[in-house]
Amino acid sequence: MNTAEFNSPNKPTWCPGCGNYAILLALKNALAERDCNPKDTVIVSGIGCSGKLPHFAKTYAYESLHGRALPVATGIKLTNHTLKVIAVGGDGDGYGIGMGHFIHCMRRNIDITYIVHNNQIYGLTTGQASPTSEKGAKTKSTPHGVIEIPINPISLAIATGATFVARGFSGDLKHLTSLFSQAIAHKGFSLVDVLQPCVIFNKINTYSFFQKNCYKLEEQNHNPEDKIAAFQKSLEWGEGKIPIGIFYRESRPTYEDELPTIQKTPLHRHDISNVNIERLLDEFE
Ligand SMILES: Cc1ncc(C[n+]2csc(CCOP(=O)(O)OP(=O)(O)O)c2C)c(N)n1
Ligand code: SF4
Repeated sequence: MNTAEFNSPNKPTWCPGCGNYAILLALKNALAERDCNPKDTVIVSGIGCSGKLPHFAKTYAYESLHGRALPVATGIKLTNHTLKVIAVGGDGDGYGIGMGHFIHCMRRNIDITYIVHNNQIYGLTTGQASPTSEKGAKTKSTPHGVIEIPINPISLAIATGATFVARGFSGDLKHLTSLFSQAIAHKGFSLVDVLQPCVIFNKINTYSFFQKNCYKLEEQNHNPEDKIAAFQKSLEWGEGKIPIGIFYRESRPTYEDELPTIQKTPLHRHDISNVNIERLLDEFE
């Protein structure tokens, strides 16, 4: 496949310079690299600027509800586990309202790739604080600065059972494509948290901020099979100390592997012509 085969006739409506453009291109590149057929691929989103992404790629698509990308993606995966299922959304979507789903998907190790457009702000609703906004950040909803400490999605994912945990940066397309490609190839739940500058509402976490402070884990001989080292790396954040790359990777049976009802046939192909539900319905009379 080539990237152009994933082009949609819908043109992105994001602000010029938004980090979402690179995420879209990297995802199309990675799907092409992994030979994913558009007809066997589904991209599911929540609501937000990030939530528009499925409109802009030629695959099956579902823009769901705010915070609900993962339960919808889970439903699709369990109905037809032969599909490649990608979920996308913002940091508000996944780490705020959708947090419960995020945690349970990881401990299930369902084979979904989850890409979080982490711009550390609510973009679509015009600049309120999100769960990853930095302490002290002045936003529309926190004029005196954010009081809480931010969620650390990488530590959380490692602790909760995700089997592929990575962080990318929208300003490095080649590296981001490689992370998406490896996440898509991984069997099990893969998280790629993407540092995605929102050029309109976040004046702290800008392209130049990340260009100055990010470094690549693979250039420091980090071993992603080492859970303790991964956890230690996940705690780094600051001047010259923002790691990007694969923090953690392990091989563990997926939820689908252990679900007896779909071992022989995907759920949507089960023959239900001889199923009699009369007895069940009688119980509700
Ligand atoms: C149940 C529900 N609550 C709130 C909203 C309003 N809302 C829409 S998008 C959004 C947050 C957007 O921020 P984020 O998820 O980080 O995505 P971004 O726009 O930054 O990509 C909110 C609060 C909604 N659509 N539905
Ligand atoms: S508001 Fe921010 S996140 Fe939304 S499209 Fe514009 S730059 Fe991107």
